[in-house]
Amino acid sequence: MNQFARNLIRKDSWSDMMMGNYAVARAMFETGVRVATTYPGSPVPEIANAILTVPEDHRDLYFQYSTNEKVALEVAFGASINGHLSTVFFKSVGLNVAADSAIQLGLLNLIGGMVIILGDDPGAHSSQNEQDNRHFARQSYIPMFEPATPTEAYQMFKEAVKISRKYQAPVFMRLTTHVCHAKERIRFAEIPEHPSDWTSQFNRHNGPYLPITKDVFPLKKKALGRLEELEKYAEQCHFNKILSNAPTKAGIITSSMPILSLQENLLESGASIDILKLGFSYPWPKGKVLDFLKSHDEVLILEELDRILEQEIKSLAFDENIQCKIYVRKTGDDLMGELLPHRTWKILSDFWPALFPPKRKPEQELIVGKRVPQMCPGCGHRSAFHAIKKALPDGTITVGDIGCHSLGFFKPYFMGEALLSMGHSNGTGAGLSIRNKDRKVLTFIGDSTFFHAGIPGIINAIMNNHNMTLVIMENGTTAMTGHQPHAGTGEIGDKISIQKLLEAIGVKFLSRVDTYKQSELTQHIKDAMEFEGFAVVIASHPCMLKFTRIQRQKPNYKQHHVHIDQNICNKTYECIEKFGCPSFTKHNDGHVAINEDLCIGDGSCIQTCPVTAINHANKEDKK
Ligand SMILES: Cc1ncc(C[n+]2csc(CCOP(=O)(O)OP(=O)(O)O)c2C)c(N)n1
Repeated sequence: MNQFARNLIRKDSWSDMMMGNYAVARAMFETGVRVATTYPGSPVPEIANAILTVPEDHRDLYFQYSTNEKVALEVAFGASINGHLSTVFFKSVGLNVAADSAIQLGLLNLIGGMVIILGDDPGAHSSQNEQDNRHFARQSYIPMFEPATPTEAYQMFKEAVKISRKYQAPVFMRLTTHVCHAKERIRFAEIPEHPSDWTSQFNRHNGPYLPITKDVFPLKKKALGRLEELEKYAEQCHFNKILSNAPTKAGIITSSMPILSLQENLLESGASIDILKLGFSYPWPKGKVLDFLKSHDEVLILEELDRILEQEIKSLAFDENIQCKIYVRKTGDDLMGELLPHRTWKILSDFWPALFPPKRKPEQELIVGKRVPQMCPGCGHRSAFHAIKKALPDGTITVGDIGCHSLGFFKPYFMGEALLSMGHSNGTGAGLSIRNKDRKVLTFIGDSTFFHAGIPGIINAIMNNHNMTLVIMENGTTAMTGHQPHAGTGEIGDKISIQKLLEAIGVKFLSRVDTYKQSELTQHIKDAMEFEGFAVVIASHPCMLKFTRIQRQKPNYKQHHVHIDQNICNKTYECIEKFGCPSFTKHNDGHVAINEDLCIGDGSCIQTCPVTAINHANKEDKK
């Protein structure tokens, strides 16, 4: 066990610099969480990494990577109604997958307690949208904490556990990207003794656990009643606090990360403005907010993303006939992206220009060269795209899915032209193929996504005999989120073979090829596309990032690379313009060189050079 893991479970109080996600893992050990589940997704995957640094025999916390977020949530639910404190965590869009079950949770009696951690992503740093999951708290009657800092993430998780256990109800903790990844010195408390009691306490009389017909209204009534009680808790909750730098008639109500931008701006301008910060943000404290409105002449509501607090607080002010002027963000642009300091300044300046004079430019503008997101050197997906492109008849429509292969959409491959969500590819592809005699349809899916949400679309394609070709980009891991295992990797339980599964459900055209064998793959795709009906090609090659990381751990590891023979190279630039490995650099005089820091010497590029100018730098590497 390394030092980090030892710290995570040490019993005494200590302090250290800690990332938000890791601090949440410590909070799990302090509160005695028994079952934690997840499906990986940014910005929260490091919570799992932290838990897993502690070997199983040193923790009384069962952890599971589930096949998708819905299952992860259901496993945590099952554990909770069996009496065990549970938690589940996933990224923002993960809640869409889990929603069909999550929506019921607020109605049910979770005797063990359950905290649902949402990793929202304002700014869409690593998501296909920046959905604001505060809406879901309202829709599902589930209370919500919103930490603004790593310390708060740690503290609020513990408070969320208390509330969840007290009310036997689910509680959300909504993290955002910066809160997850920022580091802060945190003082951790002691870990109290948690008796290791795994006795099954499920009893249907604790329920009902079937929210149907006659039970729906009483259950809903109970959930609504609980929210009323929690509103009282919100009034005295110390996470809902007034921060004043001087008595003033101007105020700001805010929640989550924007408080940090706000404080930075106040420091810079020297302005005196009161702040009411809502850390327990749903249900929020009406009384506290009313008092704040009444005691100020003008109040700005500063929130990130949608107009949720703005609308709710304005409606309260209307009902209570409040005279205070309420300011809300002026433009639609302010509803997008993170409220970083310079953007917050602009909003403040819209209302208090004398205190926050308009600035022409953000103070610290980041100047970075534009570059297209790229697959890693040696990535099997690159070889696959290069080979598949050669097989496609003109006009073929290609549909991508979520994962590293989504990068095939960019230069130089331009494949995977539509994308909705994990597992969408075969549904969308099916729609594109209906009565489409003119154009072929080819879809892609990664192996983790196959298990996550891909199977129903594939079964649908078989059932309805859709005429299209699916390429499974099998790299033996959940690469994009950090190499987590999935059902097909064999790292957890027995490996489930995608090929056998497809055979069992009746795929009529099914073939498999290593993506490094590019001409073979081209031929497989041609054959598949000639097939009338649903055809599948498994394009397989291990994730080379994972592979090289493992190699690097070995003693005597030597970095390998390829070499370009400048006497042979005739500067057709196939390696750069069609294959597109970032290890190739075109210099001003037109010659192509290898960036030896990037190249891993896999040699998948060698076959792409029409004049065979590329070769292994060291003949031994051919092996
Ligand atoms: C509903 C949902 N959950 C999680 C994610 C995060 N996510 C993005 S890519 C990815 C990995 C997909 O793995 P795989 O299909 O094997 O493709 P690879 O990246 O390995 O090529 C995940 C989990 C997401 N975008 N949406």
